[in-house]
Amino acid sequence: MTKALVTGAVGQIGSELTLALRERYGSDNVIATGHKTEPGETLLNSGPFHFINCSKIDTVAEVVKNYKVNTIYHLAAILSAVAEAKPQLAWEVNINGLYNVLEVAREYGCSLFTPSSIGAFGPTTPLDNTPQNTIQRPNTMYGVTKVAGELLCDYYYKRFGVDTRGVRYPGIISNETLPGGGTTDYAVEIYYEAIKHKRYTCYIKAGTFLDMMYMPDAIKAAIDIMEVDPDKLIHRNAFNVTAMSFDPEIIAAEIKKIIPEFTMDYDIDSVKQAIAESWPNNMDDSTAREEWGWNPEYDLEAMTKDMIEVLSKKLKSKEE
Ligand code: AKB
Repeated sequence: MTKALVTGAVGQIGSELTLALRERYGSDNVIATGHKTEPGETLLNSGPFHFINCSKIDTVAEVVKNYKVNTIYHLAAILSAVAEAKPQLAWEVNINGLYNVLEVAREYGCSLFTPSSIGAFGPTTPLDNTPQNTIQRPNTMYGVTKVAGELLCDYYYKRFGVDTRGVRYPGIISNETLPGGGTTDYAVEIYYEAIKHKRYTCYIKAGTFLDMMYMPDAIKAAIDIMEVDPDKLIHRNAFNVTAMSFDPEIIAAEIKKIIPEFTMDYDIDSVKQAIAESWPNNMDDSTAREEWGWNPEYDLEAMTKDMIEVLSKKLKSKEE
């Protein structure tokens, strides 16, 4: 029986992953944890919730021990733009936090899902059809922590037999919890602004392509890789996974098909632009497809239709 702990459960991916896991394994079998942000009512009322601090190993170990957790989804992390503004904090959370969670997983025999990111690549990586195994020399603190995290997870598997698994997520687009401080956040903001104000000022230049994925596929990736027979996995951590690749002009054109009055202009954020330019235009995710059957459901058209439908209802009911 799966007894799961989710760190970062109040965040963009964690909040939706926790609910999906509760649906699958039972509410009491999925323990949501956060650091400081108060959880929303849905999260709080649907199962156990605890505040922990991944930088303090005892707070993680206590929950794992008390609930007899056997699977950890470690989502607590600082995203790329915030990591550039606060590199010391990014190291503390993304590396020391991960190290503590790995140690707890080792001691209590837990499987561990850790997301890496397109941020683990850098300007010298081949940016088109980026291979699974390639040059990884990122020039951001986020990237440094993501590469080190991938290597640490591989090390704990090889050295201690900890069942570590993970994917390299692209930008994740969702309509529940907003992302906090990433480079790809524009692809979420654009939908909110298109519905609310029919216009958006984009901080990423036209022509900058990035990999993206709709939240249901991001959740599916996490669950599928954790449920697959581990004997099938050759690469355990850091699988390239993607669902679509677009630049701001392409997503804007897709939104315009449903909201014809929508317009977009640009005010470039030089830090985020430099980060975006150092990341893949599109990744090759064939290794994930071959080893554990990765197959996303949403393309840009299907995602845009769903985002606009769901968000329009939500924003309307908030106004009423
Ligand atoms: C970010 O933009 O920092 C994240 C990511 C791609 O890892 N969304």
